[in-house]
Amino acid sequence: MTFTALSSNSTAKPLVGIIMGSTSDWETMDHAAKTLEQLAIPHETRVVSAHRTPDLLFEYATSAEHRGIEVIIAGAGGAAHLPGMTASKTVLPVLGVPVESHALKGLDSLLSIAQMPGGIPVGTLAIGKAGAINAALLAAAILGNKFPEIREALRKFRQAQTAKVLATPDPARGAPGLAKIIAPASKTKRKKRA
Ligand code: RP5
Repeated sequence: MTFTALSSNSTAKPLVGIIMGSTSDWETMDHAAKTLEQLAIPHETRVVSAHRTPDLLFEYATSAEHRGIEVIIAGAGGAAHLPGMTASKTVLPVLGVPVESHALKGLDSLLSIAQMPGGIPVGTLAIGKAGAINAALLAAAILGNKFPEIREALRKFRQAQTAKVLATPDPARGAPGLAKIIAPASKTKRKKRA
């Protein structure tokens, strides 16, 4: 489902830059991209590694504002320098997504991104998929201060999410096979008691 904000034309100038330390982060960061797509927010995606392509990182961070980017979402795993280093080279808001690492399940990524010394903030989200989705939603909330269409798209997203939960109040209805198995047994029990 798409909650129309700005033109869904893919040639529209990107407002959000999604960067990640490695192509291996895409499985996680794709959730941020998909969420922005649902809200029809123009965005770009790039692999920019803090330790493998540091010059590219500086170039990306220093040019983002002039290119019209308004929020940067940076995902990285392990000793995750990318969000903090990016934030140090731009005054745009940087939202960090800790990618789940193999060795420490993303706790290393989370602490590396969250524990920025005072002076250079990175808005840190949850580890993995939830963090990637929420980074996109938070980017939408930030952009909503300037773009009323994006604020309304976000509002509709929330309303649809609420409606979806309310539409299925009984989780057992999602498992009809199990319900069928249990139902005859309960009927038998009731008959025996009577
Ligand atoms: C970080 O190292 C990346 O953000 C990635 O999460 C992690 C592992 O990278 P690869 O070895 O898979 O390229 O820089």
